[in-house]
Amino acid sequence: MSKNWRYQQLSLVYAVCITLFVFLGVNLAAGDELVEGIGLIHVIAPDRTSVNLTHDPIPEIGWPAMTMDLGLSELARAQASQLMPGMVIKFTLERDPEGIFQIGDVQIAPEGTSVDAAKSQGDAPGSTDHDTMDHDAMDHDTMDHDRMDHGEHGHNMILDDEGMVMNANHDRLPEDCSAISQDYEFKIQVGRHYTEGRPGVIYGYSEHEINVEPCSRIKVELINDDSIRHQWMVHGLPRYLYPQGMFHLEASGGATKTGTFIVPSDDRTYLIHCDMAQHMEKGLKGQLVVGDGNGNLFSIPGVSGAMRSNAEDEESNIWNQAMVYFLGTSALGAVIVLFTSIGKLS
Ligand SMILES: [Cu+2]
Repeated sequence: MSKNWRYQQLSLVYAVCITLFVFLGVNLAAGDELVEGIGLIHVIAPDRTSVNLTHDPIPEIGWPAMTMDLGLSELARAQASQLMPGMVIKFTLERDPEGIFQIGDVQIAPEGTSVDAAKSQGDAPGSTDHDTMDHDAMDHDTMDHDRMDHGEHGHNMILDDEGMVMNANHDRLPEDCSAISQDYEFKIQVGRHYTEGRPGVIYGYSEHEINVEPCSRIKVELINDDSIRHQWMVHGLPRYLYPQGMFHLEASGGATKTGTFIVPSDDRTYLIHCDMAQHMEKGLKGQLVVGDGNGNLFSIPGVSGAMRSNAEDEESNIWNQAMVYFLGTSALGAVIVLFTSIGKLS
C-alpha cells in the first residue's frame, strides 16, 4: 500500500511537470512577438483605429526612434478612449492578422516618463499627413518669411496636388562642410512594381540604398508609379538645417516630386522610408549611406536581413512544439506504465 502511494505521488509530480512544460512552450512562442515601446502621441485617428506617435528606439525589431502611424488592436481601441494627444504611453507591439505590427496593449506611462526621441523634436507634431498636419506648430524660427514668395529657397514646405517637398536645401552648408563636395541626381521610382524577388512585400523603391560623398548635394526625383501616395523621407539630418531632422518628398499617385538637400560630413547611414501607415513594414525602407556610413540598418531590401528572419522564427517554433510534445508524450507514457503496475500490485 505504501508503495502505491509513492507511485501516485510520482505521477502527480509528472503531471505538474507536463503542465509546466506546456505553459513554458506556449509562453516561449508568444514571447517572440511581445515587444514594448514608449511613445508620445501626436494624433489619434477620429475612428480610433490608429495613432501617430514618436517612439524611442525598439531594438528588438530593429526600429530606430521614429515618428509614425501605428494601428490599434481591438483592445487598444477600447483603451484609446482615455488617451489624448500629448500623452506619453507605454505600449506593446503585436502582429495583426496580416503580420503587420500594431499596438496591442496601451497604457498611460507613469508620471515623469519621457520620450527622448520626441524631446529632440521640440514636441512638434511629427505627422506629415496632410489631414493631420498642424501648421501652427511648424518651426517658425527656420522659416524665412521675407523670402516666402520668391521661389523655393525660403520654404520649409511646398505643397500642391502632386505632393510635397519639405525642408529642401540647395545652398545652406552644414556647419562641418566648407563647400559642396559633389552633386548627385537620383531618379527613384516607388510602387508595387519594385518588389521582385521579395516575397511578402507589397511596395518597393527602385533603389533601396544610395551612396554619396560627405558634404554632397543630392537631388532626388521621386516617381510614384502607384495610384496611392508614397514618400521618400530621410531622418536624422542636422536639426539646425532640417526641422525635425528630416528631408521629405511626397508624391501623389502617378505624380513626380523633386527636391534637393545637402548632407553633413560625417560617415553615417540614414534611414529612408515611407511614413504612410504601415508602408515601411510593407517594404518601403531604405538607407542613405554618406561616406563609409556607420553600419547597415536592419531589413533593407537587397542590403541587409531582418534582425531575425521569419524562417528562423518558424524553425524555433517548430522545435519548441516538438519539445513540448516529446516531453508530454513520454511523461504520459511513463504515467500509464506506472498506473498499470499499480493495478498489478494491488
Ligand atoms: Cu508609401
